[in-house]
Amino acid sequence: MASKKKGNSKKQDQLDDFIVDGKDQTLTSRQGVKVNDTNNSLKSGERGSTLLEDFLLREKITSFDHERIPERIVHARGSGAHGFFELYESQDKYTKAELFTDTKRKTPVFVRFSTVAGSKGSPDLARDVRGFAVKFYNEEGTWDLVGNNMPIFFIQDAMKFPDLIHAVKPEPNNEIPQAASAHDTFYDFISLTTETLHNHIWAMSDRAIPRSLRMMEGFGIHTYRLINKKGESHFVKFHWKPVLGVHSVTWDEAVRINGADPDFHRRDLWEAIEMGQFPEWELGFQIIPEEDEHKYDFDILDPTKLIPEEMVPVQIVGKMTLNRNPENFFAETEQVAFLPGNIIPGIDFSNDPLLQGRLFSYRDTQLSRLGSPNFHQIPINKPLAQSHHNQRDGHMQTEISKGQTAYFPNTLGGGCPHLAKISEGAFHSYEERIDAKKIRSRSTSFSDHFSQPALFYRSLQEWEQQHVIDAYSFELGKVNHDHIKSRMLWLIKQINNDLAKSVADNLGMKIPKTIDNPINQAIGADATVKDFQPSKAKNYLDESPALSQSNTKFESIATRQVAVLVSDGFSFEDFDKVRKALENKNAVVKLVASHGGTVKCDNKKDHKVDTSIDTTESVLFDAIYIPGGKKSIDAMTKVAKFEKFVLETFKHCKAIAADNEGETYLRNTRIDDYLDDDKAIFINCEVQDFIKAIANHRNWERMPATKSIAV
Ligand code: HDD
Repeated sequence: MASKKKGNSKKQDQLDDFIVDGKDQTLTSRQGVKVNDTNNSLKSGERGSTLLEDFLLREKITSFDHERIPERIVHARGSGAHGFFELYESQDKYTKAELFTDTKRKTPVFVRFSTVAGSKGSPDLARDVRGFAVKFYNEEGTWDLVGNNMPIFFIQDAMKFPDLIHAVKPEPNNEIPQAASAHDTFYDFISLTTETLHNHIWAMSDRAIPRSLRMMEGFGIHTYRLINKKGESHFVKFHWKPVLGVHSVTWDEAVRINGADPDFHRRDLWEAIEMGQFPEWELGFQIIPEEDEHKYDFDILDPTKLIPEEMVPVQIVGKMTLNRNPENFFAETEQVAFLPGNIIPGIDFSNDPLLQGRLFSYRDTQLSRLGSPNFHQIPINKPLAQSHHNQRDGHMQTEISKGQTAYFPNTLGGGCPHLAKISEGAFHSYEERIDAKKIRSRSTSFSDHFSQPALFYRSLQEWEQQHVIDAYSFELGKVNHDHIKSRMLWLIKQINNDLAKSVADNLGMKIPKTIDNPINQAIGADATVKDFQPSKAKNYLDESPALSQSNTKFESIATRQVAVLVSDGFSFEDFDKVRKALENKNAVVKLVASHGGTVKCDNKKDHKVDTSIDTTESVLFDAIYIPGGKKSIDAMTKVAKFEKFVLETFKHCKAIAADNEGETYLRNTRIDDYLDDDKAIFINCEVQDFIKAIANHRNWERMPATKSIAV
């Protein structure tokens, strides 16, 4: 057992009780019998057959055979971390949930980020939505906020979830492609299901290829309810705002990162926490008073719609900090079970039909994934709150329930566990008035599928729009059936004419004047198609600046990776000045040399090489710096990979700095023509300017020039 550390949260203490540390311990069997040979099986003679009697062999192999559990049907690829949530100011006017009323609390959390479509071993930089699931371990019970990094979802009703996922997953005949939406079945479905178009355009934007899990927003998506002590309800949407801002890589980088380091996001999260640069997000509420439920041009129960922040501002209420990596990936990140149905007093569901269906699905899936209704007892899922109930037995029951009774009401157990009053903190569903017909149908208030994708596209900067054009062109370019592409072009035209024209040009196709099939086959055979026409699109806002990544934060270079390109003889003075300035701002400076081991500076001192140029790629860095030193530059000129590094960094619009002979190196490359006018290239300049350019993430103005640089 690990010893409890000072400053531990209660949850951490609870987890520590389960940690088994083999350090300084003797190897034993699972029953605790000491073992003196785990290399050889028990045989009948040195060259004889293995004996069935070998309990050590059987135990070892049996355990191994059963090491894998089914991966999640969606969100299989994920990375997790522990942390805590702190409240800035009591929100008791909205909710009685203690984590939102007690500013002295430090609520322990476990967060799991994920991609959706890929398998457990798929690369991190797939073009995909990212899962953003947070488990809050409260004294009053566990609350799970299971969201994504985009504020809307693809479909309006949980009934369609299996169709959506079957369409995006690898095609069933050949299991191709892995972790990619660019294939026929996905676009067949999307083109027939117009409610998907809003989330889809987000997936075509830079939001789908984040620079880091630490640099993406999170959203609860659904409208929930907050309930205060008086029993009053407000609708709420939850937002996570990353302190480092929202930043992405380019598609060209994403493709290369997947080869160079498929664990790019997982490693980035892990390393940031290990170096004490704890990822942080602020939590915000968008509050909608009950009386405003029907005020908007969209339905607040429709999960394919966001509420523009310009219409309902996000009120920041607290901050989440991730400060501890898991001890064991399987025990924690793999076995963690999130349930949107895990709710606490003070928070309640709305009638969003997608949310309602989710309430069933997640508990169900944990049964096949974790194998037992006792999955709550797994340490990472165990509530901080005491739980006493009459549920019993089942696979892997670890609790030893005492007493004669497992039913309610009872006298033999003293009436226990007894009921709690609402005033004693019992959960009580909001008493919403319902007077309705039983009906299998879609509300016509959910029928506008085009206004918000159009608003999203209008709100982007030119460079962001170009990325969206490129993404649609790439994805549809991978689709084999022309009728699907054609239909998609018509639908994209309903979102934005220029966008559709650019994509059509790239595909070498024409946008069709009409499409034959009903506009939305997803709404049921008897639905009236006229309700779902794009002509009903509304323009309730010209633009929503909050949707553009150009309006995010550009303040910090903390954890940004800077490659210093060198060979033997590099200028120590140049290097030291830049390194100190960057490290002072918590950037990570790495010596990338022509060889591994150590590299000599012009003072003849040896410096440890972080990575040789042969074992790394430019896409793993945010910026490059080339110090002077004639000998170093001459040697670099002979290694072609250095030039590839520089050209790619230029192509990806990142900051480049060089001093003294470093300039000669840049002048001898194909970016020579651009050196003098580029806002993010610095030759013999102030380090502070270089730092500012790294904080600005990218110089997108460079994009047109990058077209002519092929690497
Ligand atoms: Fe889901 C996992 C997010 C709709 C069914 N979902 C899962 C995870 C996230 C989301 C982040 C991974 C949790 C983890 O890290 O373990 N899902 C969403 C969001 C949705 C959504 C934001 C819409 C707003 N999901 C949704 C629907 C259904 C599901 C409509 C089914 C009706 N989701 C599942 C699931 C998963 C899951 C099959 C797979 C593994 C798991 O639950 O634990 O039950």
